[in-house]
Amino acid sequence: MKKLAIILFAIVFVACKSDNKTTTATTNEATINKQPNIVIIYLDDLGYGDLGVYGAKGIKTPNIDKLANEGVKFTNGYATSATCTPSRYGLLTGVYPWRNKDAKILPGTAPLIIDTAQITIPKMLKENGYYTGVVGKWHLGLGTGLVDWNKKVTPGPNEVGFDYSYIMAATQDRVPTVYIDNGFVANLDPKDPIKVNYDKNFEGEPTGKENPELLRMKWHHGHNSSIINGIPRIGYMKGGESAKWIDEDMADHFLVKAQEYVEAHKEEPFFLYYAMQQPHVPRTPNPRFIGASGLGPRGDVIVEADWAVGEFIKTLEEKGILENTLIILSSDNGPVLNDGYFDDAVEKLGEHDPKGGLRGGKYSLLEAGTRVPFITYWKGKIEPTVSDALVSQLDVLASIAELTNIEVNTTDSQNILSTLLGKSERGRGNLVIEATTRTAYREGNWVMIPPYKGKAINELVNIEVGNSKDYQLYNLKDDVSQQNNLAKLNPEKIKDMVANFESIRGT
Ligand code: NG6
Ligand code: CA
Repeated sequence: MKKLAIILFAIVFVACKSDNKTTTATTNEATINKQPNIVIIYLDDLGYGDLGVYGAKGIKTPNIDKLANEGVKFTNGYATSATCTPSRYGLLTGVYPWRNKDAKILPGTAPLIIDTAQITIPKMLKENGYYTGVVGKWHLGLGTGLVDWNKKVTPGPNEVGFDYSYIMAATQDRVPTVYIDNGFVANLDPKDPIKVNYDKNFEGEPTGKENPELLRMKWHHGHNSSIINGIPRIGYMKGGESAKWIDEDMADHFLVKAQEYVEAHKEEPFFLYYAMQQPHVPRTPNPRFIGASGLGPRGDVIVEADWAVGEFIKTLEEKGILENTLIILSSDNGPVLNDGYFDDAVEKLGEHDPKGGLRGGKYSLLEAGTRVPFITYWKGKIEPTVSDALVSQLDVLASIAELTNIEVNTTDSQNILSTLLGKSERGRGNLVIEATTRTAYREGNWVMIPPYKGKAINELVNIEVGNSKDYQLYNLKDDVSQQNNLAKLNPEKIKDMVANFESIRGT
């Protein structure tokens, strides 16, 4: 049976090869058998210092620490942006997000921002014999305009390369607060249709702003529209009662979907993008994890995420496929404490530094915005290593292509496979850093931030976002926390870096 399937695969590959312009497969029976599974575990707003192995205090993350201690722990690993949507765009497409003007934080009703003709990690793998799936947070838009949530929601993940998708549309704090199973809202009762609007409330529906008495979590800024499960959200939603998720069950729910996916596809090479929601707001640990960290809900959901990672790894082990699975774990952007709800993240922080000694945070061009935990693990294949090489999530696409023998043309994504596997210290030479559509430039150990108008601190979230009327230049080797602006002392360096930056970025 298996043999037959393999032969069928091979025939399909050969057929696909002729009309496939972007990728060319060199596949035969032997390589199909050998192809490793690839899993990307992606956390949401997890900071550089939020894991035990990266120095967290008061939050224990033994399962993720194990991956880092037995794999490669990168100290210079970057997300492609300091917020979610652009970051995920860069990861999945291998294209710098600032090249796409729509790659910014999206409302739950935004159209899909990945071109369905574009190459993506799942599309490239699917065309080469992999089964591909996404479980968790999407936030890359859905549909082409006005979405009717009561019909098939398309195009979405299934149109950009995923065979299987089980997602939340945007974020845990945005409507619609439902799961979408291969394009269809899960558990929807057709007699109770869903309506979503980001501009206007539905008549008679309570809101966080007008009905504080109905809230079990209070909003600090934004997050005062529809109330779902006692939590005020961004955007208005009506109906779809039976489809609404239970916030405290979300981690368990996505874990089960990820485990079922592995079980169903353990016989074939598979790709899974497991996009967890923690520790993004609203932080709603399952009751089992309340108090698990001593840091309040933000710490508790990180412990919860770590537990889920441990359970997921156990599943791979039980199915006997851990040794044939490359796992990449990272975060979409840096940390934020108060991102719009009062949830004790600031008050209970104690000694913990989510930034891990870096400056800035989510939304910031300074290091903590995009430098994130970045771990690769492959049992029996990767030697325990700490790597200081400069690596970006942008490079995952070209590196996976190399691993799986797929030819792909990329401009931004670089093949750094040997570095990701801990066999080389050679990283990227340079990197354009992005935060809320502004860009900066790293080259070697130097980082240059051009002048930007706007406040230096986003006071709502209390984060230094990197704006200054002057050029900023830091040498990260001696000054990882970006305390000494060397721009005035090094006008030539600035000139060089601006020229190189502009040659990539365009003027
Ligand atoms: C911001 C939200 C913030 C968070 C962020 C997206 C307000 C005031 N703030 O607009 O809470 O949802 O968008 O986060 O609404 S991300 O990690 O998905 O990029
Ligand atoms: Ca995020």
